[in-house]
Amino acid sequence: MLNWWLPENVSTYGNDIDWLFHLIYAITGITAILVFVTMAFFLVKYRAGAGRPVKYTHGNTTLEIVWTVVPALILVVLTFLSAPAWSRIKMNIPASDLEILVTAKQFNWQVTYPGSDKVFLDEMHVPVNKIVRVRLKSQDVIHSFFVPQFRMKQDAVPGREILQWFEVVKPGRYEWPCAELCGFGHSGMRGWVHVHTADDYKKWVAENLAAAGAPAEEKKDEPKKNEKEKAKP
Ligand SMILES: [Cu+2]
Repeated sequence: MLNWWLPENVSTYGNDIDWLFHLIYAITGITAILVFVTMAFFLVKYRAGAGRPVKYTHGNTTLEIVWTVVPALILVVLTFLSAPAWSRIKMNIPASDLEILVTAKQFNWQVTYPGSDKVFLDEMHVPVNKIVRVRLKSQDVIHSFFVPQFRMKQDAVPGREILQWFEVVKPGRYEWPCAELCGFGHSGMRGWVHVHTADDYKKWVAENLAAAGAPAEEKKDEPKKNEKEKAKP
């Protein structure tokens, strides 16, 4: 479970994020090593001692310009490199006939499907290889929808409804923690996203949503067998 590196990517847009992460990690990692090695070297080379005169200095203007301009240029380049990912993931939400409403609250994820009033607590079920849209709301404070394997993270902000999406390529059960400190129960606020094969998802819809009215695409071929659900208040 505690993998030392990134969790497995199972999302169609995960690679767009991962290569940027690795690039930034390399730049900051190499910079950190250079800084610490230089610092250690200088600590030894210029250490205080008998016979070493004190030197007063006001710095070096050329050096200061260089170490201001170089990081600024790196940031500008990173901005251009990350623009396509931002555009694909955040700005252009692809069409889908599966749109799920997620309302965060202290301290649960409440999930509802179109055409059904049933509220699922801390569990979401979606089909594999299909674009899923999530309409994200919060009922109290700021929470954050985070599924590490999907490379998706988005704050849920009170008073706003934020549209997000993902498409998962591997069935499984993925941890779904809240990634924004939201109160005393924050650490216990987590759900699971169940990604099913097409057939399994149909079965799940038939057993859990069909009685109350299923999403449009599932309606015609699902038998209305779940009479127990109807009887519930
Ligand atoms: Cu939360």
